[in-house]
Amino acid sequence: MIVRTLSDLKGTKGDVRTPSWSSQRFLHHEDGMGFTMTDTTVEAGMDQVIWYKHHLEACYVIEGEGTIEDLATGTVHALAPGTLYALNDHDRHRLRARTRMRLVCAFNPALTGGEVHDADGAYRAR
Ligand code: 9YT
Repeated sequence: MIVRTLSDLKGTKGDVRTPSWSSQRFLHHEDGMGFTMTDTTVEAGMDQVIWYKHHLEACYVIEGEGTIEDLATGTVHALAPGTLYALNDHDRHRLRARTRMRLVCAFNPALTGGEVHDADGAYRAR
């Protein structure tokens, strides 16, 4: 059994900080669960194109408000607490945070550690 707290992650590879978002990643590939689960914060004003070419990601919004645009169709969805989005088709998308947002995100396959977006908005393949 694995039991971890946010404070356990401080200063580890699961504690990822960038100017526009930070993510506390509770699980990595080495944990053998097959997915990563995070507690992610997106700063107010973040406006980023993301394209997880090698991962599926689902995010459940627990705080804050923003929008997600499906860049294949142009459809813009409102994001607020209680909303989940799942990028089930490796959907290229634009995430905009009107306020600071907090999301619980899951990645399949699991992340290996320290991933940040490349120029296309992807994380490297494992
Ligand atoms: C919402 C989103 O995907 N933000 C980027 C951080 C990601 N959840 C991660 O790498 O943990």
